[in-house]
Amino acid sequence: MTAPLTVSVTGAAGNIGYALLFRLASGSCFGPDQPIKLRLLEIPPAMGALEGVVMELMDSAFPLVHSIDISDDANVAFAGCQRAFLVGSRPRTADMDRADLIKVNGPIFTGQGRALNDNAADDVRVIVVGNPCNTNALIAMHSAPDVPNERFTAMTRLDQNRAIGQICGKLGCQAADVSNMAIWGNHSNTMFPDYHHAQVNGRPLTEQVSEAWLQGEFLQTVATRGKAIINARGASSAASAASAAVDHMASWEMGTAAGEFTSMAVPSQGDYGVPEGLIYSFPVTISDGRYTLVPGLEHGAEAQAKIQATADELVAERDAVADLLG
Ligand code: NAX
Repeated sequence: MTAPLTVSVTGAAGNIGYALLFRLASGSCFGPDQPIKLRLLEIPPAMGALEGVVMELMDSAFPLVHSIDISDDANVAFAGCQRAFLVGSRPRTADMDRADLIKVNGPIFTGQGRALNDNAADDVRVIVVGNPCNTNALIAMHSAPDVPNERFTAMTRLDQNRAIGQICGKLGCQAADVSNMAIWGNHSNTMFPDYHHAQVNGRPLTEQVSEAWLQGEFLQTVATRGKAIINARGASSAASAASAAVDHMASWEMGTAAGEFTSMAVPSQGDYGVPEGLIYSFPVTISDGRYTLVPGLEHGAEAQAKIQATADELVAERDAVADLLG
């Protein structure tokens, strides 16, 4: 019997949590032979709702769920944590701009970073979903000096998946036909979906669709998809965000296919001119639980400017939370 993996999820009673937990429990993320211990974190007003989610998890009788513990104390929720999904944070409301969001959510991630530092297992891996996810991951990383920096990542996989979805719609192909559709930078509308290196059935995407579509409708749709979903559904993306979080962690666990890369926001080492230390989305390959930046990708002047602009935004976000970075 494989030893259970301890998986912590914050914001577990929220919309994304509700979609994510059932995917984790069913084995979609860590595989059909990997039991899990779920440790769920919420704030006190949401503990009642979380109890309801736990009842539903029990009622699903998932064979892989070894145990479920809930708490409103991060030190308890991260005890022995090997995989952490940091989803909980305050969503942006109509009266808030990005700077307000950073100020409200930043302190959550100092506390959770410290709690991970003090309580998580040595092999912990962290994905931050709660927005602004890159900068929240940066704050958590700075608050956890004993956890190796490379264990802190943020999610741009939803942006990658949205880009792949648009390509499938345009070409009538399947998601599995599309590879190397990397997202660069911040999970915000400055991110750069790098269609220049994407392939469909092993051939460059740029040979199969017009540059006008890629530069226009494609980039515009990917950048504004979150808003379009709110307008259509009256609620923000939840199931697709949970699915992307599963994809991100599953790739980290299982690795990328030969010759293929995926997008993860990870601590920059200065590659591609991105300032060192930012949590920036790069194309990565993954093997044996370790990711490596894809080296040597070439970019024209326009792509280079986009890669720089999204880095500049992350520098401004980092400056805005300088007091939380110790
Ligand atoms: P919800 O408001 O439905 O759920 C958030 C949950 O977090 C709530 O249950 C709340 O009680 C809990 N929470 C708040 N503060 C907490 C804390 N300090 N500790 C533990 N739990 C806490 O939002 P939901 O739709 O689930 O979205 C969650 C986050 O994901 C938001 O920040 C949202 O902006 C972000 N997203 C990130 C995406 C990405 O691609 N990186 C895409 C989807 C989503 O927008």
